[in-house]
Amino acid sequence: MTLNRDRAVVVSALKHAAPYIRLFKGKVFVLKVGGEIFADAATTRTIMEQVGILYQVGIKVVLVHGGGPQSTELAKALGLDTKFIDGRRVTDGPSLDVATMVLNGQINTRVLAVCRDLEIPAVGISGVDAGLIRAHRRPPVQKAGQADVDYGFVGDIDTVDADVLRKQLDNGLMPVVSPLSCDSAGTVLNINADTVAAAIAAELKAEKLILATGAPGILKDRNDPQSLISYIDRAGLRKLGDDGHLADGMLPKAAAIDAAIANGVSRVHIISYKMPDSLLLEVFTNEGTGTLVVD
Ligand code: X2W
Repeated sequence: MTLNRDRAVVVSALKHAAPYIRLFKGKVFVLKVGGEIFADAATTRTIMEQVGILYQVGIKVVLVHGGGPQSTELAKALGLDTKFIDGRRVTDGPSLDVATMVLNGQINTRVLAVCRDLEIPAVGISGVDAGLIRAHRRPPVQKAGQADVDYGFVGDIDTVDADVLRKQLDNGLMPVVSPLSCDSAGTVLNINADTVAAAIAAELKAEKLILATGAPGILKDRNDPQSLISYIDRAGLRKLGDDGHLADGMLPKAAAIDAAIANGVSRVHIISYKMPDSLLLEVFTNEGTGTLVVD
């Protein structure tokens, strides 16, 4: 009896998902997964299992990963100071080495290894590879009444070569992108992973950009997790920023969302990995769990 009911549930779930599978098969989704999600093997696996299902139903997934908390942790272990300004890491020479070890080394490899176990044919790549991301060093920023802010080896994106990723996607591979990038003279530059994901989504004309993070989504009151905004447009998001409701890591995220939408990505989702199955719920049901941002 129970067995029959379980079987009915499985079949009914598949039937409910079928229209979404039809809609999204062959479409490109750019998924950014924040570093904190890779903090332990269990949460890593939980998100990657969901990614595997997207891949298996024929969605062309580009996964961009972060690694901010791990870089901070390694810097600390090495006795280096960490400084963020408006959500971006001030990256001096030693911090750039740390970012390289963590992003291109530890996190990228860890994600690929889990993909191996889940039988997702993933390939690791960073913005440095094959001119995927061409960037320039961010010039010192002037702030009224303060000393100039020099971000060090932080890059601002000039171009994304979408063909580098398209070739992989068209061959059934899933690119796993580390956000490190490079200028034309070969200087490695550190770029916020949300910023990179948004630029890639725009260039690939992705169906969706999904940002998986630890926050439930965009909050009206950043100190109150209950104040989740389920649906907001670009103008509304800008107003939240102008009114001072966004801070820290949400600042580059909001700027990235704004840029992605301005460049033709019609739906940007912010979801929390802490909500079970949030990625699948966001993609295969009508009611998402986080914030949907539209034009
Ligand atoms: C980021 C890149 C990694 C990142 C950093 O070094 O932390 C800058 O801030 P999460 O885990 O998504 O925060 N780069 C310039 O964005 O990781």
